[in-house]
Formats: sequence, structure tokens, C-alpha cells
Amino acid sequence: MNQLQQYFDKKLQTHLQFANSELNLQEPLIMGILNVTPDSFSDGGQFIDFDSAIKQAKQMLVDGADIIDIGGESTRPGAADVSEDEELHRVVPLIEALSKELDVPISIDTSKAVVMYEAVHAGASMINDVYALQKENALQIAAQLNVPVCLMHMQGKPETMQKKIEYKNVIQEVVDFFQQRINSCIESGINKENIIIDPGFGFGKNLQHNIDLLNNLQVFVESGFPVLAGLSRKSMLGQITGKDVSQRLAASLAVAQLAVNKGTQILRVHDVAETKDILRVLQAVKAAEMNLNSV
Ligand code: YH5
Repeated sequence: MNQLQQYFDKKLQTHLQFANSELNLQEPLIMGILNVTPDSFSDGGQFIDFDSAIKQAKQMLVDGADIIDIGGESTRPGAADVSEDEELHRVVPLIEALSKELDVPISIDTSKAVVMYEAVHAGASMINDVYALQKENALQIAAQLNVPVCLMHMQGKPETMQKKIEYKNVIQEVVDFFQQRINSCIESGINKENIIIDPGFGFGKNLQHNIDLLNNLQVFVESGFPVLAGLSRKSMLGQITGKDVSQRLAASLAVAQLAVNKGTQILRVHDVAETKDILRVLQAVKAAEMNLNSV
């Protein structure tokens, strides 16, 4: 089943290397979401303003974020495309300011090669691409930039992805997708140590597909590539609880814990402080269990 393992001889990668730092993948990491889209679904456009974006990023650091993910292009279901100029205008000045002020890896959430290039030159040190480097020039630019890159699986495009959803076997199809994308990445000169994979919860998936993926996250973890999961406040949690997006914290924490127990290394979340608390609790219990085993 797990063709992805060929690249790593079943060894998990232990570190993510950034330009000026590294992160240990043996403890779960938190990627805090900083949206700079005025139509952002989860934040209601709250953080489009420059000063409040900086404040929000600082708070996420205090709360325990290991990476800050900055996105200027809305990828929620049904969202409209953002022009290259608009996206650059939203994210580049913010990345410049944040990378000067804060000592934390900044990830750029974009699919556009030009935005990847400008963002990394402005101080970002990771690429998060929901199109998994399938857009024009993205593979070549990512190879040239030589930074960690998250390849996310999506069926369809954000505009229409929830309209026609079809899988014979969602796990197998997502594994096959990563196999193809990883091959293309390696052919283009991307270092395999820079590749992170993400099954893309809610991106062309119905509730059952999302739950199947959650239950099978270990399949991706066992590949040896670090796994990132974005579950925070997503519609699947609304479908299960009947709650509006602003009332999905408890549900988000429940799935974060499930994902970590399956070995997921990076959680992409809105609620950093609360997520950090559950990681502290899981860590404390795991440490006690290991002590017990060694007596
Ligand atoms: C992801 O999973 N998701 S943007 C709708 C919501 C709440 C949240 C209806 N970028 C991912 O966060 N990048 C996004 O409530 C992502 N993985 C990676 N790597 C969508 C989002 C959201 C959408």
C-alpha cells in the first residue's frame, strides 16, 4: 500500500531545515494561521490591517506557534481568484516586517510562483501550496528557492471542489497523488528533505472522505515525509457538531489530538494557545508512560 516509503527506508525525518533555524519533528509543531484576505471566512477580514496582523503574529508566537503561515489568497470553498499584484501587495510588506521583528519561520501560503519567489526574498522560509506546485513555474521556483515546501492534496479547484467529489478509494488516491507529485519534485531538483505532505482536509472531500483520511493519517506518516494537517475550524467539524465556524474550537482540539496520536508532525491551526495546551498535556502523559515503561 505504501509506495511513498521508497524514499526514506521507513525512517522518519527528524528535522526540518530552514534558512536560519531548524525545527525538531519529533515533537508536534504548531503552524499558526495568519490570513491577510479581506474576505477570509474564519476571521471575517479582521486581520487585513497591517498593524493588527503584526500583533496577531506576535501573539501566536507567545502562545506557542512554531511556524507562522501567511496567506493572501483565499482558498476556502467557492473563493474567487486573487490577482498576482493584489496577493503580493497583501503579503510582501507583512513578511518583510515580520521576518525583521520575529525569530520564527514564516510560511507563505500561495500557489503562484511569483509570490513564492517574492515572499522568500522578503524573508519567508517555507512554501505552503494547496496546488502542490502544479501551477506554472512553481516546481522550478521552489527548487531554486530550496526551502521546505508543503504539498497539499486537492481534488478539483477551490471554486468548484465541493460540487463533484468522486473517489474509488480516497486513501489510495491521495497516496498516488503524492507519489506523482514527489516524483515531479525530485525530477525538478527539489530536495526530498524539503518535502512535507498534507492530505488536504476539506479540499474536494466529503465528510466520510475527511474521516477516512483522519483515521488513516498513519499511512502518510509512515511514508517518512513529515505530515501537516489542517483541520482547524473546518466545515467537516460544522457538519459533525452543527456549530458555526466561530464555535468550533472544542471540535478542532479533538481532531488535533486525533491527528497527533496518528503521528502528524505539524498542525495548521487558528487557535494556537489552546492547541499548545493539548500538546503539553499529550506530551506530559506520553513522558510519564515512557518513564513507567523504563522501570
Ligand atoms: C490545509 O488544510 N487549508 S485554507 C474553511 C474553514 C476553516 C478553515 C469553513 N490552507 C489548508 O483553513 N494549507 C487552507 O471553515 C491550507 N492545509 C494546508 N497546507 C482553508 C482553511 C479553512 C477553510
